[in-house]
Amino acid sequence: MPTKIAVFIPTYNAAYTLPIVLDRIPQEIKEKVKQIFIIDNASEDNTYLIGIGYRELKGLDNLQIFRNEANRGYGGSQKRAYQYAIDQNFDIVVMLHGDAQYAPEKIPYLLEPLEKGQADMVFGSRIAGLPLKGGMPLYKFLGNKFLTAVQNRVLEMNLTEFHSGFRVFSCHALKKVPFHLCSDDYHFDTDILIQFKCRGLRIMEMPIPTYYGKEKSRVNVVRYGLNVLKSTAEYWLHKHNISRVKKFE
Ligand SMILES: Nc1nc2c(ncn2[C@@H]2O[C@H](COP(=O)(O)OP(=O)(O)OP(=O)(O)O)[C@@H](O)[C@H]2O)c(=O)[nH]1
Ligand SMILES: [Mg+2]
Repeated sequence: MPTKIAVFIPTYNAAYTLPIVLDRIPQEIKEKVKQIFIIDNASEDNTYLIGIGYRELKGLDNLQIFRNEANRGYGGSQKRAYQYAIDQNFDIVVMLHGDAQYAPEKIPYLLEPLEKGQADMVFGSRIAGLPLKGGMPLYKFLGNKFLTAVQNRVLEMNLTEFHSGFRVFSCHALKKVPFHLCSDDYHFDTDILIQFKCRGLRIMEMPIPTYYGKEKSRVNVVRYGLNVLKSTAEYWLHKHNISRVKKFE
């Protein structure tokens, strides 16, 4: 049976970049995947309409556009996406950000280990590439390095970063983790990685290019960093039986 692959694009006020992201998805992927689905997180701009227009104009019949009635947070949108992917019986789901910070051209490359059954989750690592050359601001690079060092130490892992948003999941693996208990905020990405680690699922990273455009960052880095450290500390407390943390059981 052929592998049923889906590409999920989270969007929030991404009217300008969404068509660029869709255009850049390789034709072979557009033909091969079962579905490309956008979950628009109650954008205040016309992202949702642009998604619909794109499908009509380009005749991209396997493009689906959903919209959250109210903003659910970046993590909240991922929860909806992965539950949907499971319900639709997809085998693999790729998350590709709608703000064009990750290269859609790299989808086939990131899919390969999952298609070959070599991993349960693959993420593209910017740190393993040349992040500063790609315009990653120095404070983000240093913050990423610091958080990653702490996380590797506490989680006894050896990843080059935990913060990339270019991720590919096996839906079979997603069914094994209580991802609905992860944060609705940005550190959903940390929580789910910890869950994969707790369940002994195979995480693989592959170098990818970094691209930062002129857009203003919407992440509050201090809040993000503290939340990541909090999740990591929760894991530590849970592991040492000091407090029970349901999401990491
Ligand atoms: N900010 C934000 N982005 C969301 C939300 N829901 C979905 N997204 C999308 O999720 C992706 C990641 O959000 P970003 O705010 O760019 O976060 P980031 O890439 O981790 O951080 P930056 O380096 O600041 O771009 C983008 O493609 C957004 O369009 C939301 O509620 N808030
Ligand atoms: Mg971004």
